[in-house]
Amino acid sequence: MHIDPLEKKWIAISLAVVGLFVAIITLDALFHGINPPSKVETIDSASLHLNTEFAEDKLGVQTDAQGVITVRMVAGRYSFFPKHITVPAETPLTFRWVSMDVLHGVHIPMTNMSTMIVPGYVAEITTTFPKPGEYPLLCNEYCGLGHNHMWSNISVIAKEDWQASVKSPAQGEQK
Ligand SMILES: [Cu+2]
Repeated sequence: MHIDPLEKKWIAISLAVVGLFVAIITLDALFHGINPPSKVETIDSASLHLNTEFAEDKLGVQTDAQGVITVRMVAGRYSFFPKHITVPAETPLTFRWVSMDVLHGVHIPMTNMSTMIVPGYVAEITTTFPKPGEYPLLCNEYCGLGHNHMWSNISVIAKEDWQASVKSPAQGEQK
């Protein structure tokens, strides 16, 4: 089969571009820990209120006996619940997001937290927030007329302050 030399050149260039992208994705996955969500975990979005994990009183920040922090959040038109949470900086946090109705997204500016929250699935992300501060938690998938009002707040506090509050017996559960 005859292939024009010019065409050959462009085939080589396009294959090189594909190779470059695959290399970037591979390096990001291996060295920066950037991966697409791979763990498929389904959930019945219509009965979250009856669910043992995502019932209203189970939401928010929880620390287990080993000190591992899990944050459970429900997205629904038009907010993220609970409305406000407090988490420590420089500490691995595992977020488990579910939607109670339609497709939502969550984006926390100045952090690497950004994921779709697809109804019927649990979106799990483990991340670390490097700096203390007040961050908004924004929906980035159009979900209806109130979409532009869909946000919550997250307070990231210094690791030392978090440990002090966990040790204090007066401090109840973090909401
Ligand atoms: Cu939205």
